Order: sequence, then C-alpha cells, then structure tokens
Amino acid sequence: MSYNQDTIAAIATPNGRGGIGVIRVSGPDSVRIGLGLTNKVLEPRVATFSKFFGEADQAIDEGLLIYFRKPHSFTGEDIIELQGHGGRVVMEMLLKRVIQLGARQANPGEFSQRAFLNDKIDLTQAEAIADLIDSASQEAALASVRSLQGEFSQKINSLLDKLIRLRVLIEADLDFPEDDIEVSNNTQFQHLAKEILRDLDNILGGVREGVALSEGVALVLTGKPNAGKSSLMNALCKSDTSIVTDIPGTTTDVVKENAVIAGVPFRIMDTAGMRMAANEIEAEGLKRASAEIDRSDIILRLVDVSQMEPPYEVSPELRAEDPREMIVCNKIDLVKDLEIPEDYLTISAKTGEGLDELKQKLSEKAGISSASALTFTARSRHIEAIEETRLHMLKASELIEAPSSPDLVAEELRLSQKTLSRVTGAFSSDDLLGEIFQNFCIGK
Ligand SMILES: Nc1nc2c(ncn2[C@@H]2O[C@H](COP(=O)(O)OP(=O)(O)OP(=O)(O)O)[C@@H](O)[C@H]2O)c(=O)[nH]1
Ligand SMILES: [Mg+2]
Repeated sequence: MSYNQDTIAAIATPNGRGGIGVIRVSGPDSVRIGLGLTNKVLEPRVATFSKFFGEADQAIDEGLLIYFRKPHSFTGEDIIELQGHGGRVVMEMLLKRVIQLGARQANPGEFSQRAFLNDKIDLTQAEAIADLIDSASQEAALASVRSLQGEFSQKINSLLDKLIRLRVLIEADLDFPEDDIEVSNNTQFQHLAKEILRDLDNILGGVREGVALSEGVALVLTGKPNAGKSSLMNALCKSDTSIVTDIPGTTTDVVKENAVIAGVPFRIMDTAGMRMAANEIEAEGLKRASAEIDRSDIILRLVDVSQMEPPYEVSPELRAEDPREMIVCNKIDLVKDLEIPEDYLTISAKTGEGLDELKQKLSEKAGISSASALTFTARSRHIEAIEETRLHMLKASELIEAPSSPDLVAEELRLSQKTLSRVTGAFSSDDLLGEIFQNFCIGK
C-alpha cells in the first residue's frame, strides 16, 4: 500500500473540556508548520514553550511544542505535537491554522497506518493500539500492551522462521522433482512439520483467549418467557436496560449491553422468551433470538425452578443440548428445600443469591480463568489466518509422510508461510488495511 507523502494533522485528545489539548502533525511540512505557528526554529525532542500565532499574527493560544525528527518518531516521519489548552474552540482554531499552513485533516487511524507503512510497527501492533484505547477491562488493557510491545508478533515470527527453514530444506530437494523425498531427509522433515503444527495449536489457544479479551465474549440469555432473563441481564450489567414485568413475552427484540465479569468483557444479549409465537412481532423476535444464539460463544439457558416439579434429575429442561450451553436455575428464593442436583447452578436474579458463583463459571466457560500474564490481544482475523495455515501445514505433513514429490510439499509450505504472514501484515491486501485502520479513532 502506498500513501501520499503529504502532511496530516488531527486533534488527538477527546472532544470536550480538558486542561490540555493535543494536536498532532506528521509529514514533510511539519517543521515548516511549526515555524509558521511559533516563529521559532525547533530543536528535535525539546519541549519549546511558545505562543501559537494565527493568520494575522495574533496569538490564538500558547503552550508546548515538541518536534520528533524522522525517522525517530511514531510514524517514521517528521512529527510536531502541539500542547495547547483543551477546549473545543481553541483546539479547532489551532487545527484550522495548522491546515492553513499546509496540512490536511488526518483520516481515522492514519498516523498508525503511516507507522505501519514505514515499518515502525507491524499489523498486530497497530491493532493492539486500537484495542488498548478501546479496552473494557484492566486485563484487556494489559493484554493489549503486551501485543503492542510485540509479544504476539514475536511468536508469529519465530513460527515463520521455522516454516522458512523447512521450506529451504524441501526446496533443496526440488532439483529432483520427479523423485519422492529422499528417505534420509524424510524423518527430519516430518519432525519439523509436526513441531510447527504443535506450535500453531499452542498459539491458537492463546489467540482465542486474546480475541475474547479484545472483542468480548458473546453471551446470549435464553429460556422460556418469564424465566427471569431480563432480570438477570440487569443484575449482570448493574443497570435496568431491559424491561422486567411479570407478563410473559415482555422482551420482544434483542437487548444488548456490555459488562465486565471477573475481568473478562462480555457482550450480553437478552432475548425474547422461547415459546410458540403469539403474533408477528413475537415471531420476528424469536427469529432474531435464534440468530444471536447461532453466533454466540455461550448460551445461558435460564430455567424458572418455581415452575418445575421434582424429581429434577429426570427433567428434560435440565439437559444441555449444545456444548456452548449452560443451564442456570433461577428464582430459588421462591422454592424451599430444593433438591436440584449439585452440578446445576442455582441463582436468584432478584436477591442476587448465587450470582458470584455464576460470574466465576461464566469467565471459566469463556476460556479465560484469569487473564494470565501470557495473554495478548488478538482478533478473529488472526484466528482465521492461523487456522488456514494449520490446514496447509497438515496437508504438507501428510504429503511428507506419503511420501510424495517435493514440489507438492513446497507449494503447501509456500501457502502456509503466505497465510501466516497475513497476521503481522507482511502479506496483506489494501482492502484489509483499509478495513483495519478505518476503525481507529482520529488522531491515532
Ligand atoms: N422471586 C423472583 N422473581 C423473579 C426472579 N427473577 C425474575 N423474577 C420475576 O419474574 C418476572 C419475569 O421476569 P423477567 O426478567 O421479565 O423475565 P424474562 O425471562 O425476561 O421474560 P420475557 O421477557 O417475558 O421472556 C418478573 O416479575 C420478575 O420480577 C427471581 O430470581 N426471583
Ligand atoms: Mg425479558
């Protein structure tokens, strides 16, 4: 991806009132713009206090200006950072002046995109910046910092090194493509291929945890009408987002809310109670509910125990049908001497009883017992790339074992390397880059 080597500028601090507001400028005209604003020649990495002058030489603000000379800057280009007063009008006047002096308003994520294009960071690090800013919990933030510092990239790069080593060995055999791989080499190749597959599996485990941390675990609440789904949603989110009444069929559409449970961000979805639809609205609600269930990571099926008859052991209501499903018995405050088998969770969405245990179980089911020091943030696209790499590696491994012609193995290894390189962005399409950076905030 090539980019216009023009100079970009943006307000980097959030919109609103604050003690300080920051404007970032990056590109070849930065120094000239700094001079135009302050009438001062800037020294790299020195904070210069100055007035910031407007078009008619009047001061429009005063503050600090710092110059980072290329390539020792975030983007790898000349950067100036203005620290003025953090009010909307002041910031907009300053930005306007910077644009007048030759910069253009930056697009979302354009600074990070330039950092990527100038090899200052790779794609996983760029994504980690956005994840860090969007972190919904401390665990997610710490995991983003680990990705930003390159821990995730290092794992991918060391795997790529192994892959390249195997490729070089196999390609040496390509001089004799009509023959099978030499028997003496075969064992060594098999060994290396197996090692790469093992590493891929290990990384995949960590990446899945990372995705849950950065994208949030999708949790759908389902069950019969009046089971208490909306009450539970409100209890988990500590809000009253979802309407609760004693009329069955209160919730018709999918109600969404985010909550951090035991350090793990969840996207919770309350749905319409499962029953034969009474009318068109309810039928549409049920259709939406099943679509969310299909896409979810965890299905929490809530059962109203006050409506059940013992013996509970044989109740079909308490049998999970899907590995993602978790059955939870609600309204235990209404039932005395309950003899529910111990492995079922019993709660009261009303009194809060059993909710701590439920939260613990939810974070365990999400696959993140406690966000460990080894977790880094990751995205679904990383999982897809690693899974695809795994398929090519499996094929390569089978071909080596067969044994078959080295050029077939070489092709699978080439594809493995290409697919895995997508993670760090060494092989990536302009479309993918556009999609990643457009979701960043302005000024980053
Ligand atoms: N005693 C008791 N009542 C509860 C509990 N949880 C929910 N309720 C009551 O049960 C009724 C139904 O609760 P909702 O949360 O609206 O149930 P729902 O599953 O969302 O129902 P629909 O949206 O109609 O499918 C309300 O009157 C709640 O106050 C509980 O743990 N104990
Ligand atoms: Mg409801």
